[in-house]
Amino acid sequence: MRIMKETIRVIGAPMDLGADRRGVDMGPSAMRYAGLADEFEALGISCLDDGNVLVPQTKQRKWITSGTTDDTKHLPEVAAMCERLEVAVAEAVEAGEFPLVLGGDHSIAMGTVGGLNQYDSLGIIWFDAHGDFNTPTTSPSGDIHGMSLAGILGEDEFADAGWAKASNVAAENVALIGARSVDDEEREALRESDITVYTMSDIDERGITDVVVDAIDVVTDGTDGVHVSLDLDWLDPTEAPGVGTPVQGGVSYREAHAAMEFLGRHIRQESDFCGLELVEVNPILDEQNRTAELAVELAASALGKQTL
Ligand SMILES: [Mn+2]
Repeated sequence: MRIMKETIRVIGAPMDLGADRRGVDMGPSAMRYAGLADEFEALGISCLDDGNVLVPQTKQRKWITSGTTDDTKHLPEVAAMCERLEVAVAEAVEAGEFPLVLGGDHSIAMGTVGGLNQYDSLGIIWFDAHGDFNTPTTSPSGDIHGMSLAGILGEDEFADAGWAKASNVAAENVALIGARSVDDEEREALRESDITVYTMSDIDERGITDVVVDAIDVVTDGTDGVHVSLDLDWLDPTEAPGVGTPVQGGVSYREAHAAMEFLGRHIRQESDFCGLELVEVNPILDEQNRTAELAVELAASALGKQTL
């Protein structure tokens, strides 16, 4: 049983260049405004907030788009930002703190995971409506937030480009939970990969707890650390309307809390729960900041909040 780290390091990653729609760059502000630090202090966990990693603003983009292509929009900016995030996350880990990264679109996961490179073997639970497993060739949009899991696992095209791959992550230690919107070629690639995918149908049939139990086995098998990447579009839009790319048919409020509470308690019995990121909160599409509030609540559930 590993001891929970006593200090959380909050790192904002206000990135929206990996997405088609503007707005998720305001996610870190919205989650801070929703009382993130107070929520953790109430749990007896001290919460250091280092502010945000530098991200070019949308309005600046006309001056910074050299190197972008239709297949990989804003790749140079996304890659540079991920390098900065990697440094911030690695500093937190070295200081013995728990990095909590606030997105931003899901492209930032490549930076977060890169910063967890002190772990020899890292498992990842990826909660998402989407596969995020496109490559520059298969992506219908060229938006990098739909390619970040493929980037982390070093799918061939990314490996050839020499960026993003995390050498300490094996596909067999990755669990994708909640998928319900996957592109055709992406589906083939996921089927051929060693990633364990739990679709919404699996959750319907087996129940969320059973799925999470299984996923914990996948991500802790031979690993010395587990990272949880939580895309808020995993939830149904009736619960989480303020997300970058909403898709009907997601998990309920109760299922989401059950999953977070369960994994928070049980990952630590098998491995080191070493990182959490909350991505794709879009305040422009939100209602009275409720999606950001939900993100904060779910993070607290994952990191130890219990009713009794
Ligand atoms: Mn995603």
